[in-house]
Amino acid sequence: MPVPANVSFARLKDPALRAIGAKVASGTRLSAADGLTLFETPDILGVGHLANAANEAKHGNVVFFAANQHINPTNVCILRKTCVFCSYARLPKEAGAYRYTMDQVYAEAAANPYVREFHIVGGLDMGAGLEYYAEMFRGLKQRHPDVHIKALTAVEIAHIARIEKMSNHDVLVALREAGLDTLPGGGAEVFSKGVRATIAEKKLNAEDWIEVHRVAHGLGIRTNATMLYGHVESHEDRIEHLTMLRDLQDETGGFLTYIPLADHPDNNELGVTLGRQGTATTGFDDLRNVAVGRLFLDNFDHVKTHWIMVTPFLSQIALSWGVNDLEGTVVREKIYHEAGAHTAQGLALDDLLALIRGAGRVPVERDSLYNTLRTFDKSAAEAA
Ligand code: V47
Ligand code: SF4
Repeated sequence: MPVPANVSFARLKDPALRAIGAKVASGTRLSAADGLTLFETPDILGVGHLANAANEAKHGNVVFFAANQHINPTNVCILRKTCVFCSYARLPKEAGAYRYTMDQVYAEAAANPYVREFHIVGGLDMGAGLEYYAEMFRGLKQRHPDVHIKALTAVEIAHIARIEKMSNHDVLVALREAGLDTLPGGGAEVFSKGVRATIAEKKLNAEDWIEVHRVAHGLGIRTNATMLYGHVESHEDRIEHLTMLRDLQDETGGFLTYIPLADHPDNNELGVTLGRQGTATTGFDDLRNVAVGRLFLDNFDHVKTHWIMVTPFLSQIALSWGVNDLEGTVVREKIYHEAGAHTAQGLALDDLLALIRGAGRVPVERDSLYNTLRTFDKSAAEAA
């Protein structure tokens, strides 16, 4: 729920932001029209100030991070031809197609000594059904009993349900028994029918994506939410998307965090069609998206920046624009690197701490459910 925030009206140069500032100061929910104003005002610093005030009202000076490892077990995907923004997927016989054996998954999982979360997502592979993932999760929990498994987007859950002729509910129950802890927020893209028809024609539709998360929340499985921005969507589409997320959160309270995902246009059909190869979203748009997420999604506790997509430096600035979570040490990211991300594939703990401290914040290592594991305040750092 909205929390009253410490707003300085002198910092709002656009008069259109004053009424929104009054709502943020009193902890009043923003309307769709307010959301559009935030996307369209030229007063980008005013938007940042409001988002920072709302974030500090909830989290003070703390910034969370997590030690996580990405594992992408298969890039084979039946939607390879129709998700035109995706650079990662392959058809089964296409060059570069792969599906890990269990031993390959376990070897990759064992490669990094300090991991607290496996983030596992991949393509919609007809050869990777319920037993493939159930065996994987059981094996991972056996080898790493303390590591949290955040795996399979709503789109993948629905795919498994379809090929196994099961309900989403039963798939989630079976996977939870095998070791699944939470679901990541991918596959949401942009919910609007028009945008989906253009960039992800055959993907699970908005209502069904929401339904998988509703069922998960009903089972006590927490989930994340994303929005892929910076391609063909309008500001109205973004607000419609955020409104659907906010409505489900009002209903269930099951979302943990919101992560806006910046479109990467390299090596995919959408980037070629739009003539955007070699470019990415602008820094202004990246900052505006985290800020509007923080302000509009008043019932989400956490807003995360994915430094892999927007660079560590912009993520550091985002810590003053409403973000309270810098996605973790992230080992071996593949999906965005195939799409042109030039960032490293992992960040060392010291680099992450330096980024957070450099922004004047206190780094806190969290677990996957946002419980504090270690606080790196100055004295703790000196003692270490
Ligand atoms: O759904 C795919 C996106 C998502 C591209 O829950 C692309 O903690 C940009 O959801 N350019 C999967 N984006 C990743 C994801 C995620 C990431 C970090 C943290 C969490 C979390 C979830 O990646 C897909 C799609 O929206 N994606 N291709 C691309 N070319
Ligand atoms: Fe497949 Fe996901 Fe890529 Fe779409 S975005 S083609 S569902 S891997």
